[in-house]
Amino acid sequence: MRILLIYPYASYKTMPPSSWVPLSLPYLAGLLKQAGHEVKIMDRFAAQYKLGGNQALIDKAMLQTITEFKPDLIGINAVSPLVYDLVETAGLIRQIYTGPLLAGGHHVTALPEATLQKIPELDAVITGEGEYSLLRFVEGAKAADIPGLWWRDNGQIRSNPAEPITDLDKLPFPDFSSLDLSYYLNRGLETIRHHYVSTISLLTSRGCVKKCEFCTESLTYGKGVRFHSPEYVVELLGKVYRDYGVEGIYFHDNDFLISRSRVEAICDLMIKRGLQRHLIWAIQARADHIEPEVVRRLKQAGCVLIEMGIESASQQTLDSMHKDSTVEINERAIKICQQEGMKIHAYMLTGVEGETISDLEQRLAWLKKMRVFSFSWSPLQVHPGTRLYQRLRPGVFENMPWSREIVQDYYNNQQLSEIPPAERQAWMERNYMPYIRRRRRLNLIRSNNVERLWDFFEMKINRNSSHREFFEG
Ligand code: B12
Ligand code: SF4
Repeated sequence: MRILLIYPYASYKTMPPSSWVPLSLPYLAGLLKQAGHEVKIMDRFAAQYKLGGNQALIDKAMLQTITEFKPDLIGINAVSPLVYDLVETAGLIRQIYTGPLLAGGHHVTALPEATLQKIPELDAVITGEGEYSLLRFVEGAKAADIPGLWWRDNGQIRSNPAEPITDLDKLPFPDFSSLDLSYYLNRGLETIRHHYVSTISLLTSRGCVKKCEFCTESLTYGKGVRFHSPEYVVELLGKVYRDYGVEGIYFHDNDFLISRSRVEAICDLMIKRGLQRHLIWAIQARADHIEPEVVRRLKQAGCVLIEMGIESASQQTLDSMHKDSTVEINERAIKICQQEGMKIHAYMLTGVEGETISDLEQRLAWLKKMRVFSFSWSPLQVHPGTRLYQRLRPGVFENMPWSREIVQDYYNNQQLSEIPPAERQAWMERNYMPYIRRRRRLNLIRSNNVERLWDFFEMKINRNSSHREFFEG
């Protein structure tokens, strides 16, 4: 069978030269290809790098792919802030294609029934991890035998519970060759923060043991964590290094350090194969798993950066979001990393309930006091399916139209903090931006050799002119 998988389009006015490689569709493609099917991925997000921010051109390229590839089945990935793109894409596809049309991903997992009710063009949706369910669908299994499937049956919607994949090592490697990697393999500063390198992202585990109120992870992956073996991980690392010549790896695991013995085994195997001589890497980890010996081992194996979900410098805020951590634990973890010469990236959440200007001041003062290498302030988003959504916005998404304007309005007007938007903007311009700009300049110099710096400045000069052509042409 020929299967076309599609990523949604998100418009980025100032698109970075590169970004994290998405893994969902390459994983689906890996298993389908292993079973003998032909698979293509149309990445509407990355396509804008070549086609500019012009959505009409991206839609045209997608329809042309369908006409030429003649898929027997189409599957679309959906995230909540872009669900209007799923609605529009499904409508466009149905103008030229009559075969099975499915969707999967975080949004679908959160609201499967509403997705089928609001998007009549879809035949079915698959919740949770999609690999085996999609394969069974493709191979013609009975609907009732496909885990996570929600389908239409004589005007009724029927469903089966999703089943997390228990033995992750049975999954073939993600098939990156189905993606157009020309965008993702560029050198960029985002993935391994401030290191101007070409990277690929990998996942060595799925799930999380915590239950932060705002997070969608346990919705898609169920309770607890499942692991790939160290041998699988290092084999995959070697393969992406050989196949794509990347300079770095970004591990997407929610907490890479959750099993210490496994981390040590991965590091030992990497060192045994000499991979630390060719690759630098970054991980995400919970602060309570940071210990000096572990950080030392990571460093020996090439890890240069640990990202932590610090979220806030206020204990009250951490407790209110059920973060199950303390300011003290965060400070201890940062100090250990600094003593061991490991860089830290702190994810901070902003726009939280009851937030005032003095909270912003406290947070910035804390980051300065801790001398955190790098940090980001992301606005809290209330995604459907999370416990935060159940508490603050129950039923809102289910009851609203999923048009571009209304979905964007939902995400743009989530005012939970006490700070009026104009006041926040003025504060950010005055206090945050000058500090982060200074840090970025310093970090760029500290994290790159002369060759990479030269390449970075050359890209800046060339891209500035081509960038204008992209977005104004
Ligand atoms: C890498 C990443 C990115 C990258 C790559 C984006 C891309 N094109 O995929 C970048 C940085 C560009 C990005 C951007 C955005 N992202 Co993002 N991203 C991630 C991240 C960290 C990892 C994704 C990944 O590779 N996961 C690993 C794979 C194996 O898991 P998976 O994606 O869940 O896929 C499995 C199932 O969901 C299912 N499945 C998925 N798709 C499909 C399709 C079909 C047909 C089927 C059957 C099954 C299926 O099967 C897969 C395999 O088991 C996740 C967090 C996370 N841990 O997942 C956030 C996440 C997916 N992103 C999110 C968001 C909101 C965005 C943005 C909208 C950000 C924004 N506000 O502007 C944009 C959208 C861009 C886009 N076009 O998708 C949210 C989605 C939340 C939600 N409820 O919808 C997440 C969950 C983060 C979060 N908790 O907030 N993102
Ligand atoms: S925010 Fe991080 S620690 Fe909290 S539940 Fe989500 S993945 Fe787990």
